[in-house]
Amino acid sequence: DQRETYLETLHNHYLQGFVVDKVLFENKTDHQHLIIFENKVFGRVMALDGIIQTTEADEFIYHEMLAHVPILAHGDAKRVLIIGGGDGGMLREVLKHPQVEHVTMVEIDQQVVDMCREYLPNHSKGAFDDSRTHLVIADGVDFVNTTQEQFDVIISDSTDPVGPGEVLFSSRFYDGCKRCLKDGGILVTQNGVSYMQLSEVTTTYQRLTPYFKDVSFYSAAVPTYIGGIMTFAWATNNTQLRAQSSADIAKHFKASAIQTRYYNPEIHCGSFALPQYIHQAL
Ligand code: AG3
Repeated sequence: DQRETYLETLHNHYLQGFVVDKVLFENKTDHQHLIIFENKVFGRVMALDGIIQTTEADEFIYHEMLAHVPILAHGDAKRVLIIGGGDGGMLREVLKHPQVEHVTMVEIDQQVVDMCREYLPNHSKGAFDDSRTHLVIADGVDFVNTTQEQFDVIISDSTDPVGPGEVLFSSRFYDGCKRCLKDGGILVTQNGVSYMQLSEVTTTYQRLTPYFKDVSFYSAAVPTYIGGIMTFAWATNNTQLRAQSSADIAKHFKASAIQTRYYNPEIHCGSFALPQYIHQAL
C-alpha cells in the first residue's frame, strides 16, 4: 500500500492509522504541532501533537455529549465556560441552547482557532461570530483561578494529559473550577478512553472528590477515540442532578428544542451506567 498515511501516537503499542487524501494545513503553532487533513471515511481530521482531536464525521457524538448532558441536567444554564475547544464544535453545541446568554471560551492556542475556522468551518458553523461568544486566548488554569465571572456549567474540552493539556487534569485546575462555578453548577471534562487510559479515570476521581459532593463519570463510544468508550467526568455539589429520570430530562430537552444526532434523554441517563472495571478502579 503506497498511500500516504497518518499514524496516531497516543498509545505506545496500538496505533490508529488514516489514509491521507490531502493535507490541508500542517504547522507548528506556538504551543503544539497542528495538522488538518482529508480522509474518505472521516472527512476532515484534526490532530495536535500526534493525537487525533476531532473529525468531521464523528465529532457530533463527543460534542453533543459533553455539552448537552450538563446543560440539560442543569435545566437553566445561562453562563457557560468552555476550556479549550479551539475547533469550535463545543461552542456550536452550547449555543444551540436558547437560554444560554453568555459563553466564555478560554483556548490557549489562537492558531488552532484560526486554522479550524478556515479548514473545519462545519465545526464552529458561525459560533465564533455569535454575540453571546466571548473568546479569550489564555491559559485555562490561570483563567479559572483569577476570573471574577461565575458559571452555571464548565466544560473542559481539553487534549489528553500530555503537553499543554496536562495542567487541565490538575488539582489546581479543579480548585479553580470550583471557585468560579455557581452553587449547584456542573463541571464536566473529557477524561480519555477508559479501557486504554484507566489511570486517568482514577486520578481524576481522586482529585475531584475533595472539591465536589457528587463526582462520577459518563461515557460514549467515539470511533476515532480508539480503544472503547470515551469517559467524561461529572462533578457538582447538587446531588439531585445526576439522579434525574429521562422523563425529567425530556422536559428540558423538549423545551430547548435543540436538534441532535446522538444525544437524547435516554442516552443521557444511560450514559451514567458504567462497566464494572471502572467501578472497581474507583
Ligand atoms: N478533545 C479530546 C480529544 C481526546 C482524544 N484522546 C483520546 N483519544 N484519548 C477533542 C477536542 C474536540 N473539540
